[in-house]
Amino acid sequence: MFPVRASVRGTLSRQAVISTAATVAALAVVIVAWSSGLQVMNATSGSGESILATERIASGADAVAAMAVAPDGRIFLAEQRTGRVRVIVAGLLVPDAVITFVLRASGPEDGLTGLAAAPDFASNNLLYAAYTYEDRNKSDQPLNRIVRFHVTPENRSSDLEVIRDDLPGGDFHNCNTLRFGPDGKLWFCNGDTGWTNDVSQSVASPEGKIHRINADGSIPVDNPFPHSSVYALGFRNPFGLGFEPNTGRLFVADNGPECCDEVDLVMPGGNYGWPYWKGDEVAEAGAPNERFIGPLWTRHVGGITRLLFVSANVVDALAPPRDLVLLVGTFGDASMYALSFDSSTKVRAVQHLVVGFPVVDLAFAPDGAVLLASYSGEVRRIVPSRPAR
Ligand SMILES: [Ca+2]
Repeated sequence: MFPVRASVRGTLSRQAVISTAATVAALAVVIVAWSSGLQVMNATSGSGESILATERIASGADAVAAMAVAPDGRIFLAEQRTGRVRVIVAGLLVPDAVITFVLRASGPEDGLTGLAAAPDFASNNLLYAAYTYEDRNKSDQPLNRIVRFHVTPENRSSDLEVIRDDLPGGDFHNCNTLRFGPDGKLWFCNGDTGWTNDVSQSVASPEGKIHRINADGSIPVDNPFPHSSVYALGFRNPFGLGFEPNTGRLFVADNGPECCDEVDLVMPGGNYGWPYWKGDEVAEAGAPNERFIGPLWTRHVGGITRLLFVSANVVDALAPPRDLVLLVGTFGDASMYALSFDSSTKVRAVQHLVVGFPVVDLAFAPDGAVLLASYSGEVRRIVPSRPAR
């Protein structure tokens, strides 16, 4: 994840890996220190005015990478380093894990990184997870796997099933996100695994892609590339997936190197430029601009984690030209932004809603409240009423 500023292109040096890993470890300590004393947190606008407050639901999980919410209000958390799926029930973190995966978590960004609840969880109790593992009989390279399992009423797991396997992995930029779309398909991101080269540009490689599969892992017949789960290409470390209500349009966050984290509008078969083009750069190395789709928004925020479209009145912070805003969680600057778009997806307003909270996931509670999870294991909800001024 946890978004590390790795080299732009070429092979990462061993020293670079070691130094960035140390940076992440140091950052994690700071984050824990920051968040441990917070109970209610007021966000600030650019002027420092308080515009949004959140309140703690629960804390205590270890290095949380992803969150999934059941219709009955249970909040499942993926612990990146331990491989445990934890659950919060009625505001309490259950001590025992729902399931524990045997995984590889020796790099800064590998481990248990994806978690999603089936759209029909209320009837089938299915959770989906993605994690990194090693199997030297298969490959010298780490691998990523997507599984699903039933959650029992006692919050245990049963009937574990692997639905997608042997996705390339590494210390960085793994299979980061699982999300069900309004089309009922399971969407996931696979990063370029950190050893940057042209794999993101090859449809034949799963790396640096957004993928779309059926809930059982099979490939939909209406994907843009025949017999392929690849839906869009040219990404470095694609992370958050945000589906716009009503239109069903898909937005993705791609994490750039030092300069350029992006929000992109995802088109079927679209190519988003990595490693030749990042942020608003013009095309390099003779590659024509027309091949690539540029971002809707780009800024260096130390890694965008998740995206979530919400009604503007949920955050009650903007006077938007439209009635929806896109929440953008970030890791490095520990924030949440709200973007509002005009009808052509041009960004019309950006507001810095939450500071001091390294958002790793965003979701709706059953009552419509917006939940934020942090890497330090804390889950908060946006306080729905506007603070008194
Ligand atoms: Ca791009």
